[in-house]
Order: sequence, then C-alpha cells, then structure tokens
Amino acid sequence: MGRKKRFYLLFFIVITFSILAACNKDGMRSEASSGGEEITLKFAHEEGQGDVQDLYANKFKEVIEEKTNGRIKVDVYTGGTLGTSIDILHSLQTGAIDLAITSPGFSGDVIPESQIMSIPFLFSDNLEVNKKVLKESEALNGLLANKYEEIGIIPFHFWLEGFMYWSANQEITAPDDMNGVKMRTMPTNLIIKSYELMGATATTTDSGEIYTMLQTNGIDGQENPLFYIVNGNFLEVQDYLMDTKHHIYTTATVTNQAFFEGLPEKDQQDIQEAINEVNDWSFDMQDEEAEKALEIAEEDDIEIIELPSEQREAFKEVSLPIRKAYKEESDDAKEMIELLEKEIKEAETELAE
Ligand code: 6CS
Repeated sequence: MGRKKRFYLLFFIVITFSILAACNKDGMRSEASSGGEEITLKFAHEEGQGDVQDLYANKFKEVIEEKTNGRIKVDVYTGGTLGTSIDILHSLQTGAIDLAITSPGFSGDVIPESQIMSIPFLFSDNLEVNKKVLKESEALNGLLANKYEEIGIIPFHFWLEGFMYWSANQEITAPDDMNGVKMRTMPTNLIIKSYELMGATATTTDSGEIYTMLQTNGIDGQENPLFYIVNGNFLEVQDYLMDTKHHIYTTATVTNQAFFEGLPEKDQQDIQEAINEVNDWSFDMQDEEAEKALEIAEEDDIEIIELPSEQREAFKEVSLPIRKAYKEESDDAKEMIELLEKEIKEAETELAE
C-alpha cells in the first residue's frame, strides 16, 4: 500500500475516532445533562431523630435515592449537628449545605416578612383549612417565596408540623393567666411581642435547653406542637397542657438557589418531584405523629385543657396589635398579610360548605 494511501487511511481513522468520541461526549453530556454524575446532598434540619422534620428528611432520602437508583444520595443532619437553627439558615445561604428544613420562627431577622408565619390566631383553628392554604396560597408561595429568593434561598414548600400547644406549670385559659409567666419562644420579634402583649415574659432559650430550663424553673412554660412536647419529655416537667389552636407550627423546605440552579436540569427535576411527593405525604405524617403524641399525653398525668372558643376569641383580641405591627414592617408585608387573611377566609368558607 503506497504512502499516500497509508496517509489517507490514517487520516480517515483519526477523523472517524474523533467523530465517535464527539458522539460519545454528547452522549456523556446528554448523560451528564440527564445527571450522570453521582452527587451527595447535605440536608440539615432542626429536630431530633424521629421528630417530624427527621421523618420528612429521611423520606426524601428514600424517595430520591430510589428515583435515581442511588445516583443522588442524601446525608441527613439532625438538629444541632451543624449548629443552631439560625446557623443552618446561614449555612444554607453560603452554600455550605445544600438543602434544609428551616422554620420561620428563626428567620425573622434575615427575612422580616417571614414573621407572617409567627402571628398568633392568624391561621384557622381548622387544620384542613391550613393545609389547603399552605399548598395553594399566593401570599406564601408567591410573595413570601420571593422574599426568600431575594437572599438566594429557594423555598420549595411551606408545610406544617401540627397545631401549637402551650405547656406550663399553671393553668392558662384566659389572657390574664399569662401575666408574669416566663414563656419560652422561638427568637422572632413578633412572637416575643405577642407574649409580652399578654403580660408574659418571653425567653428565647435554644430548643436543646427547654427541658432543663423547665425542670429548673428557669422558664414556666413553652409553646410547641404536641409531638415535640412529647418527644422532648416536657410532660415530665410540666403540669398543664393547653390545646389552644392559637397557631400552627410551620416550616419550609429550602435549597441554596445558586447550587440548585447550577445542577443539571434532570437533577433539578428529580429533586423537585421527590420534594413534591414527600411534601404531600408530610401532611398525613404529621397528623399521625400528632395522634400518637396525644395518646401518650392522655396516658400521662398531665392535665390537658382544651381552650373554649370564647376564651380563644379573648386571646385573639389581645393579639391583634401584632398584625398591625406586621403590616407596618413593609408595604410588601401589608400586601402579603391582607392577601393571606383573604385566602384563609375563602378556604374556611369553601371547606365549611
Ligand atoms: O421550639 C423549637 O425551637 C423547635 N420546635 C420545633 C417543633 N422544631 C424545631 C424548633 O427548633
């Protein structure tokens, strides 16, 4: 075979290989754009093992790892392992963690409008109404979500962990009963103000210290959903449990915007679909956890008091200046709460039919 022929043959082979390689690269990019690479997501939450947020995070781990045949893995970090709830929010902002469950009870300083979730007696005393509103609200999933995105955080969903209860060493069934009571609350300005309005002293002890502070009378009482009161063994150090429906415990599943939008589209889609599936599931899960906790509380010798509706109205009346204070936060806050009030009213009417 002549030199010229050998040269053309070699040239032909080289061209063919580079075309094949290019096809393969496209394949890999398409495989890459379909999320070829293995990634491990750091997912932090604020609660202990077996608590509602932990069940949520581990359900997400199960769903996304199954959905992607283990290509997308999740490391779940329970509350306290990566710092306080406020540390988690900051770590998410910096991208040190990828996903988190972060409660508006801790984000008031960073996202003032998120305090809308901390206004007592704003949400309905009908849990089905609140579920509907959290899923469909434009005030929350539109206006409030935009406020999170302004600081580089995407809130996938706002969801709930159950109705809030008061536990205390004294009976609290009328606003005056709150006078001088040392109540532990989450560190959000409007929550603190709402207890001071009732004459209580609000103490923002870290969640990990609530039990000890109750045991040593550093505080007299606290507010939380029932599962958290039972799982935290607060029944051991409290005499009264008030079923007030004064509020729902809401939280948000969030991600770092730059991180998420930097992922291949297929990964974004898989993660979003998995989160949607888990979020829908969580509304039933928290009901089950509340029922389990109530059974345990009813077997305990703590006195359980359901707040009569006229007393609930008396507390609601006292709390109204908090809504006024929230409206004065910003024009966006005013627009948001007026829309949310309307959405809650409409949902109550719709579900009453
Ligand atoms: O009261 C708290 O601080 C805690 N309560 C709940 C239901 N979840 C986490 C939060 O840190």
